[in-house]
Amino acid sequence: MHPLTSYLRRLIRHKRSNLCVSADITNADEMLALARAVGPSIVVFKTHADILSGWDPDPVHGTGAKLAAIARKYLFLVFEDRKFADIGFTVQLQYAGGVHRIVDWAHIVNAHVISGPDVVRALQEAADSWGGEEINEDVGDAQESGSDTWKLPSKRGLLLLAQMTSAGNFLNEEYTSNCVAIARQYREFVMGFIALKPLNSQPEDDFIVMTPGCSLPPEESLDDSEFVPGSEDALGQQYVTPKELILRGCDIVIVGRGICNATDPSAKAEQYRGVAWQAYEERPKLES
Ligand code: UP6
Repeated sequence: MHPLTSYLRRLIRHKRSNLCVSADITNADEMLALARAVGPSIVVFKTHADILSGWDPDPVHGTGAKLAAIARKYLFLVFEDRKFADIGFTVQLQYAGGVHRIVDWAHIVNAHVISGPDVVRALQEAADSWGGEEINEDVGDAQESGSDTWKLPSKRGLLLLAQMTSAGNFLNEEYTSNCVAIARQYREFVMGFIALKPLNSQPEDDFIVMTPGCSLPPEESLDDSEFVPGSEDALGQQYVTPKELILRGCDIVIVGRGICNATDPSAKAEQYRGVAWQAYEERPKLES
């Protein structure tokens, strides 16, 4: 099993959380504030670094380093939702270079395999040559929260986009099974998938599944949500409930606007965590 997958599974049990908050907000300092606010309720924090204004590229004191320190303090993994999709040469530059230097601070990234399997090999090479050093790991805070016993693996991990939530997408069954085949070739780097359901079918498969397009039904919301389960937003996003996704066997539910747009994102994250965890605790009984 990928070392970050075992770490994540342990975190899930420890924090009683299957929740990933997607920071779909557009300012770097607000993104960091959100990470602190929802930190206790989540196991993964998902970013879109390229939508943020005010990104500080300083490798030691900048935005990425600060986010990595918050992740150590609250015990969660950082997932940069970069959706790499170019040729191998270019994705290596996008992953390790530019303003964001994603490999320095994101434990997990994701990729489309539309350009073929070498995108995975290229990202793996870039991750391997990164060297495994956490930048600005905040040991003081980590010890305060008891996380000194939580040895964060120094490896980076990849998720493949095997299925998508947007209406009319072209990721059909054949494409999805090709993704799984590629993931099996790169087990030491690929942790799993962005998908709508689990995709493990062989005994040695231990891929995790993280699923976006997740919304609580309005009656369970603390505030008036415009998102209705089973419905779409104005641009083709399709939502189902956290309970449904967890009962399907998904490991992590990803929630963006349902939490970011709430009056109290911290309370809303805790509400999502509770609903998803309750379903997770029911799940083994249903499976047996
Ligand atoms: N995302 C999806 N669907 C996919 C893949 N990724 O929604 O198939 C990402 C989006 C967004 C988040 O890029 O960051 O998950 C969903 O946000 P939402 O909960 O506000 O819809």
